[in-house]
Amino acid sequence: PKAGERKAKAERLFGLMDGFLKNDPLSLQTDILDHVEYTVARSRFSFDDFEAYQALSHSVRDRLIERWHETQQYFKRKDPKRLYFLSLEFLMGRSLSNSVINLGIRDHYADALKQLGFDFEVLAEQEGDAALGNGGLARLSACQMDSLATLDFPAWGYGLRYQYGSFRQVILDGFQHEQPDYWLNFGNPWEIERVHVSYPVKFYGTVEEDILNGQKYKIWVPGEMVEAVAYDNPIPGYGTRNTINLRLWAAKPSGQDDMESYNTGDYINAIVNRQKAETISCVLYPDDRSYQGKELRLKQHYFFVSASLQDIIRRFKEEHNNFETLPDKVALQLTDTHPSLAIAEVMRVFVDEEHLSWNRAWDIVCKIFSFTTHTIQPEALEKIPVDLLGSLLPRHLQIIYDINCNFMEELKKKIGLDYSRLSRMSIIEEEGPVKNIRMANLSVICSHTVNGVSRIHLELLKTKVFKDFYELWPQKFQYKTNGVTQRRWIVVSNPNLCALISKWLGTEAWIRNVDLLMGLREYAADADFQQEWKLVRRLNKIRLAEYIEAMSGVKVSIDAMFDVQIKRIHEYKRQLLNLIGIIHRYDCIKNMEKSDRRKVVPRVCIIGGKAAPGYEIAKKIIKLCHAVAEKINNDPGVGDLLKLVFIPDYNVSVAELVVPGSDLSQHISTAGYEASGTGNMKFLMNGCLLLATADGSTVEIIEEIGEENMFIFGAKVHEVPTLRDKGSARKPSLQFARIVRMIREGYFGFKDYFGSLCDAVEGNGDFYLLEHDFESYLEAQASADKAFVDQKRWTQMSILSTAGSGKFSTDRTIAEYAESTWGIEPCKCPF
Ligand code: T68
Repeated sequence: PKAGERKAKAERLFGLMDGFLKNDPLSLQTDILDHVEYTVARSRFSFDDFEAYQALSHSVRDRLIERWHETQQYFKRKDPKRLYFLSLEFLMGRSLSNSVINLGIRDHYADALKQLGFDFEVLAEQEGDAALGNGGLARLSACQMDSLATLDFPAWGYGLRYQYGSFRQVILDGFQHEQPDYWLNFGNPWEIERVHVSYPVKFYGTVEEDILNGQKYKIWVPGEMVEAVAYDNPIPGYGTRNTINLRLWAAKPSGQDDMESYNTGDYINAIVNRQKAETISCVLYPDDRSYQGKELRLKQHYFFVSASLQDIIRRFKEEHNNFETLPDKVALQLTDTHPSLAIAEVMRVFVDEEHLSWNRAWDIVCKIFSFTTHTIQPEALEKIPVDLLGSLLPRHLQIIYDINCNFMEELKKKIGLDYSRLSRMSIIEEEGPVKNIRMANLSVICSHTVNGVSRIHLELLKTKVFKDFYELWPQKFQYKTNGVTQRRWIVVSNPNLCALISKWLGTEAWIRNVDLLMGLREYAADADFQQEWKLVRRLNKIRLAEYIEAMSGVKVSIDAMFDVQIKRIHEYKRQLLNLIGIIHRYDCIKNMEKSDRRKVVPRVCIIGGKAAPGYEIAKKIIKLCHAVAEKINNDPGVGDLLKLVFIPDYNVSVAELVVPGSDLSQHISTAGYEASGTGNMKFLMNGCLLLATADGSTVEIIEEIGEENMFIFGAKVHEVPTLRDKGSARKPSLQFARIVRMIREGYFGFKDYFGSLCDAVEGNGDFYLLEHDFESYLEAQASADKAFVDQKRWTQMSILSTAGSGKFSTDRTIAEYAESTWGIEPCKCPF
C-alpha cells in the first residue's frame, strides 16, 4: 500500500507540473518571455541582446534541470559503481550552444528566436567563458565530462568555483598585462546554488589523543573552519537524456567558527575577519609548473578535497553501511597530483572518524584511487614543504609519515637496503634545504593505476619519472591517449563542416560514433566533395579574418595560408622557434629579387596564448612577437606575402573561432616535453594540416593519418639527450645565428630587453634545441608551401586529416578509462 500511495502522489505532482517542458516554438517563446519578465525582471516589450541571452539561458537551464533530476534519481535507484572525477581545473568555455546541441533542440530555439526577432548566434556571442583553468589539463577535464555524459556513465565531476578564473590578457604596447576576470559579475545561469549542500572544512590546530572502548584515537582539534557550499553545473550528454553533474565548491564563512570574538565587543572586525574565508576559493593559480609551496594554494587543494570527500562519503553512507563495499561503488580519479591530499584525507576519515583499523582503511584506499599524471619533467612534480603541511594539516602530515613508514618497510623487504633507491622512492624528500612531501610518490603508491596521457608519455614515465616505481609495480602503469570532444570541436564550433560531413556520410551518427569519420576517406579525391570542403573552409577563414581585423586592425588576405600556433606560452612549446622562422621568411622576402616574390606562398602567421604572470621569458616572447609584427606588417615591400598577428586573450571561445579557420597549425615542442597535447587533435578534426615534431600524441596522429599527410620535423625523443650533451659542439646553423643576431642587435627594437631571450637559444644555453631543429623546421615549412600551391592535394590531405581523427575523441579515451581503470558501466536513464 505504501508504494501505491507514493506512486499516486508522484503522479499527482507530475500532473501539477504539467509534464516535461515542451520544445515547440510557442512553448519556447513563452518560456523565454516569461524569463525576461520574471527572472531577468525586464519588460517583455523592451529588452536587449544580453537580457535576451539571459532569458534564453534560463529557459535552457530549466530543461537541463529536468534531465539532471531524472538522471540523478535513476542513478540513485540503480546504485551503480560511480566515478568521481576530481580536478582543480575545468575550462568549460561557453555553455549555451553546447547545451542546446546536446539536448537536440538548437534548431527549435533558433526558429523560436527568429520569430521573436532575435538571432541565436548573436545571443550566443553574449556569453562569457567559464575559464576555471589554465590550459590543456583543464580543457581535457571539460572534454572528458562531455564524453562521460554522452556515454551514459554514472559520473560526477568535482572542482572549485573560483571567483576569478584565468586572468584576462591585455596587451599594451606589445606587453602582456594581467587583469582579473570578473566572470560572475553578470550572474551565471548555468549553475545552481545549493545553499543546503555545505560542509565544514577544517585547518590548522593540533592533534590530540582520546580513548574509546579501550582503543587510542587521534583527534584533530582544528584552529580554523570554513564552509564549502556546492554549486552544481549540469552537463548534458549528446543523444541521451543523461545529464551529469559538475559540482564546484565555493568557500563561505562558517557558522560555527570563531563565536568567541563576538563577545569581545569588536563585532565589525569579527565580521571582516570571517569574510576572509572566501579568499580560499577566490582565485585560480596561474599555470606555474615549477612548484612553490604556497599556503593559499595548499589550502585550496585541501578545501576542495575535504568538501568533495564529505559529499561522496555521505552519499555512499545513505545506501551502504559497510565500507568494505566502497571499492565496488566508488572510483576516485585524481587529475594530476593537485587533488592527491584526498588519499590522506580518506585515511583520516576512516581511521579517526569511522574508527576503522589502519590496515582495513589502507586496504580500501588502495582499491579506490586512480591517478593520471599530465606532467613530464621530473622537476615539475609537485612538492609540499613538510613544515607548511604540518602547520596547515597536522594530522595529514602524521598520516603521510605513517603511509611512508609502512611503504619503506615493505620496500626494504623487496629490494633490500638499496638506500639511494629507497630515498628516491620515499614520499619524504630529505635532501635539500627544506624537507618536502613528494605528492607524485604518494599518488603512485596509493593508486591502483597510474595513467599517462599518450603512449610516448607512458614510455617516459616508465624509463625516467617513475622508473623505480615501474620496476616495482609494472602492472600499475598504463596510458590512455588524450582526446577532445567532437561535439564542441566540430558540431558547436564548425557547424558548416558538421553539416557537410553528415551530408556526405549520409548520417549524423558520427557525432556519437566518431570512427565513422573514416568513411570520408572514400571521397578524399572527389572533385565535388573537395569543392564543398574548400568552400566551408573558406567561409571559416573569412570569419577569422574579420575577427583579426577587429582585434588588431590588420587586414589579411583570405588566399594566404593561415598558419596558427595557439597554446600557453612555454619555452618547451617553442613559440620562439616559430618567430625565428617568421623572421627568416621575412628576411628572405626582403633579400629576394622582385620577380621571385611571385613564387612566395602568402602567409598569415597567427600566434596566441597566455604567459604565466611570473614567467619572464614567456612574456618576452609575447613582446618579441609584437615587435616583429610591427615591423613586418608595416613593411610596404612585403604586403600580403607575410603578416603576423598576435591574438590576445586566447581562451576556449577564441579557439572555437580560430581552429576552423586555420590551414596549418604548429605543434613544435622539443621531443619528449609535451605529455600529449590536445590542440593538435582539435585542428586535425577540423581538417587543418599539422606541422609538428614527433612528440606526445602527435606520434599517434602520424600513425593514424600517415606522415605523408603532415609536415613532421626535428629531433626524435631518444636523440634529445645526446644532442643536448653535445651542446655547442654541434654543427652551427648560420641562418639561425643570423636571425638571433638581428634580434640581439635591435633590428626589432628593445635591444637590451631581448638579450636574455637570445641567450636562451644560443650555444649551450639552447636547452630546447631550437638551433638543432631549425634547418629541418624550415624544410617542413617549405614542404607546406609546396603542398599549399597544389590545392587539390592540400584539400585531400585536409579531408584525410578529419577522416583519420576518430581515435582522438575523448569518447575513446573515456571508454578505455571506464573499462581498464575505473571499472564502471553505462547507466542510461530510460526515456
Ligand atoms: C597538459 N598539462 C600537458 N598542466 O602539458 C599537455 N600544470 O601535454 C596535455 O595534453 C594536457 O595536460 C592534458 O593531458 C597542463 O595543462 C597545467 O595546466 C598545470 C597547471 C598548474 C600546475 C601544473
